[in-house]
Amino acid sequence: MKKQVPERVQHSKAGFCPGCGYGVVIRLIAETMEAMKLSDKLIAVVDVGCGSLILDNWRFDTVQAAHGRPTIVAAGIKKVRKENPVLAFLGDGAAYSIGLGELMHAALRNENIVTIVVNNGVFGMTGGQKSPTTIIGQKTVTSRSGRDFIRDGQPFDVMKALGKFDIAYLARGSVESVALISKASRYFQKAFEKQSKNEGFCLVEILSPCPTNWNLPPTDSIKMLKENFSVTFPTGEFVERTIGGKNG
Ligand SMILES: Cc1ncc(C[n+]2csc(CCOP(=O)(O)OP(=O)(O)O)c2C)c(N)n1
Repeated sequence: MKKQVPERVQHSKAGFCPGCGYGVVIRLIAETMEAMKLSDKLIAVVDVGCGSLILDNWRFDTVQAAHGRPTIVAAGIKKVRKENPVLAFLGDGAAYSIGLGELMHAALRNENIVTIVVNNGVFGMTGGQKSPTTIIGQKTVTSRSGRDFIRDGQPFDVMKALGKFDIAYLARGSVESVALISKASRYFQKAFEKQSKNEGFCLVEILSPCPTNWNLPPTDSIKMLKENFSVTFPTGEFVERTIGGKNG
């Protein structure tokens, strides 16, 4: 059976690069909203990275925050719009580099928001510079000979960083296969269910290829995602708690 394109997704001229995973993630978000009947209520906060291209691709109420700040803008919106599901949508550079402080404190306060981070291992929008999640050995325009553990440090793993925090939900999915895409869809649904029960901070990271900045054809970048990224960043559910009582 052919799945219908969700009502809130539309095609646009200014789309993503061929083989980019963002389109899949966006569709999953729209499908989740449709399935949960939340399309009219969602307030999304996007970054200025590649994720901001969704402004041309989806029709949800959307606010754009400064680079790295979607989590904290989303937390503020949730405080005054408690009945609305609120989503912070950003890339790994935004979430784990310039916006890491905001992300950590939103998690420490168990803010009742859903954060979706698309992890492509680079600062995609600005030309593919090394990001906190660039994997060891990965070549980027600012790590020409590959990320080196001694020189550049280890890749940032949000599951390790937030895994012991008292938050509601932490999971990592990937767009590398149909099976993992289906799982990611369930992670999104779980996160929004938890938000509706005021359980607190939920973060779902999705591993995504960036063929343009990885300098690889789309099929090879899926291979790299499977063989390299998923090894450094295992997928699955890492935190699932029912804390309750957090009202926006
Ligand atoms: C305060 C500020 N610093 C830097 C930038 C430049 N900038 C815009 S997008 C971007 C990279 C975004 O990378 P990431 O968050 O990983 O998302 P991606 O584009 O890879 O999806 C940067 C550095 C900016 N616009 N504002």
